[in-house]
Amino acid sequence: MTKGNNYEISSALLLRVVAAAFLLQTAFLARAVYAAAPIPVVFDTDITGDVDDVLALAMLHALADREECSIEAVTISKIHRLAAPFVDAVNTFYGRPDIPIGVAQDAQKRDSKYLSLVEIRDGAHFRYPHDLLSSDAAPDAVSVLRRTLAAAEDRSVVIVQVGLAANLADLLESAPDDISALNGQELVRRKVHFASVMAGAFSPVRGNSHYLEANVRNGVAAMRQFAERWPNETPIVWSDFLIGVAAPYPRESIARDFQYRRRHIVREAYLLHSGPKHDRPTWDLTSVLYAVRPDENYFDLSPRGRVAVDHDGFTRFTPGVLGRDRYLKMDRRQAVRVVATQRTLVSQPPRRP
Ligand SMILES: [Ca+2]
Repeated sequence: MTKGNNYEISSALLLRVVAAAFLLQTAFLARAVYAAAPIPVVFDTDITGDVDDVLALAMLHALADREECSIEAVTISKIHRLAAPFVDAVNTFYGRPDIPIGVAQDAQKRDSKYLSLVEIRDGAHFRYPHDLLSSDAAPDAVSVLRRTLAAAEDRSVVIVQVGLAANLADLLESAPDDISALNGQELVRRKVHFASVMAGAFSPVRGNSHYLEANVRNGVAAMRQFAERWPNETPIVWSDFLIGVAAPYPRESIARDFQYRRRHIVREAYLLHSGPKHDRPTWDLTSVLYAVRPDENYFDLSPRGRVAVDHDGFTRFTPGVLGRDRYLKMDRRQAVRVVATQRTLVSQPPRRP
């Protein structure tokens, strides 16, 4: 009897010890997960023509709401009077009205099907409130980039470039000034963790092995300069044309997921651009997803190598073990997960209404 009791006591004790260890481990893991500092992100976008930039910016806000990233600045790489006000309106919609916004000084001008949403008034007020009323009132992108990088921790910033390379090319050319004693290349080398870039085509597109992707074709000189002058020590991960095409945004999401607000700037922009019967490729979203969650295996990475941009805008990848560049790869199973994750994030209601 006594032995039996001892045995029962010790097995009960053992159970409690195991349970306590399990709880401790869980607490430790939870702490490890939640203690990860938000990744500081700069979003460089040509938000004007296509609507994937709008979805990508919404997704960044959702990730910021989850404290996975912080949006340090948004810089715009095309010229349009309403591009900066539109970004300000999206930022305000998601409760972050004071994110620095910079605009390109010299880049392609582009019409837009959706930027005029920011000028709509319902009664006396803007439907989508914002206080930056014209891109002309925004500071130039290079000074915003330099200020953001100068203030950042070393090797911390992830730059997401999902348009022309106009701003990053100009940043790399920039000289020391009263913002920083470092030139543009030195600032990138010191402060940037890596760049996540939507551009190029690294495998044949519909049988065309010399496909000229739009973010390169519409600003070849800038993309050449970016690819040539970006520091060798700072990785670039490229999401090429085919990745976004293989993970289209589901139209059902536009129909159903945004009804938590009667007026939703993302839904309205999508409908103005693509209509209700189109699954838009998610080019820019894939670069955001990789930038903030690089270790989640949404994608595979190519071997290391070097991307060069030809004079006609063709992106040429040459493998090399010490190379700075890699590009995203995605199989069909990964694509299913990417589509679902992007949908969840883009349609996530703002935490700060
Ligand atoms: Ca874009």
